[in-house]
Amino acid sequence: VAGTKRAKGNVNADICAFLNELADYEKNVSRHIHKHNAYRKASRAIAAHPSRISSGKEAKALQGVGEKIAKKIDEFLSTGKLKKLEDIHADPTSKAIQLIASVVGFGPAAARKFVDQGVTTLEELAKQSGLTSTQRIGLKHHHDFEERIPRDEVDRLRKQAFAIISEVDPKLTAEVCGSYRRGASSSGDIDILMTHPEFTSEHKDEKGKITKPRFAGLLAKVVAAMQKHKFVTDSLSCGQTKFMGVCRDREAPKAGEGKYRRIDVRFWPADQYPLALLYFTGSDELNKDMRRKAIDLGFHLNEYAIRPMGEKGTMGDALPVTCEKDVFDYLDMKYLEPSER
Ligand code: DCP
Ligand code: MG
Ligand code: MN
Repeated sequence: VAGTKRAKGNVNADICAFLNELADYEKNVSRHIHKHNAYRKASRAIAAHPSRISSGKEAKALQGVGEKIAKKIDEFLSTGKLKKLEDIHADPTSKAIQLIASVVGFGPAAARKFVDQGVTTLEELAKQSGLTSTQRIGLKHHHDFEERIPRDEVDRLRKQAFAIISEVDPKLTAEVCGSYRRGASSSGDIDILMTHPEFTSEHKDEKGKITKPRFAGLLAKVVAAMQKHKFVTDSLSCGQTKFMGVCRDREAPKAGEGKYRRIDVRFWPADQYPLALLYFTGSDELNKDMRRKAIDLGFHLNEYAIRPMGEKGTMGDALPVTCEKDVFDYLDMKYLEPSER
């Protein structure tokens, strides 16, 4: 049934694994973003398929699996391996680029640059001059960042973060979005979305004149409190509405042994909060689907607003949205629970 949660056990996990590896290669090494997207899409379609795929032809019947990928599936199923992947694994340059690109703070372009300069290990990378502070933090915690965060640890981090947030201002409310809100058993990072009832995208004074949003300093205050409590250990970047950093479980089963985890905290205006909640809960594939659907129906959708598009591409005023379901309704879609997204 469309929209129902995909089966828990993926009987095609081996096929998805090689498609994801090819996707990573296209993103980081050959830099063909369209090919990357094609592999990701095919992998997702196959992951959602309830029964074992036994041929490329069978896979091709799924939305998002084309001729070329079907051929690779046939090769994989009949030989148990893939020539293209074997070649990639045997190539030291692509190995080094993928290694460096896996470190927080290094994109594919930076990775390529360092490899071209002869850097092939993280030890050599750490010795380079001119690294940004983000890159240094990425290197320092690389080992921990590579690990997924078990759900029970996210529960603990969530509790600790929320306690600090309400200590700063009891009117602040927050939610952990991302894979956690979708019910995942582990997460790559912690995605916190925070709002305040008096923080809105536009403020009008008594004469109806629009003034700048207030509350600009509140996120910095929250981050400072998190640092004071030694919950946040490093800052990668901090703006008025977005903090990216590192946190640690203060109540880890063994004292002082909490792992270093990536955390994002976003501070969103109350009137735009449902749209942000929807967007930052994902999945990224659902976001893409919904934005595409919006365009087809003559809307423009992002994490701030849904607006009707006029004849000449002019955008109308933001439509009223009080909850996530309103967006599904505008798009004529059945409401999906977070666990179905
Ligand atoms: N997002 C998106 N498109 C992107 C990146 C993010 O739509 N390119 C949205 C959907 C994601 C959410 O933001 O669910 C959070 O981004 P993450 O990268 O943290 O992804 P997840 O939380 O879904 O997965 P993970 O467990 O790996 O963190
Ligand atoms: Mg996440
Ligand atoms: Mn995130």
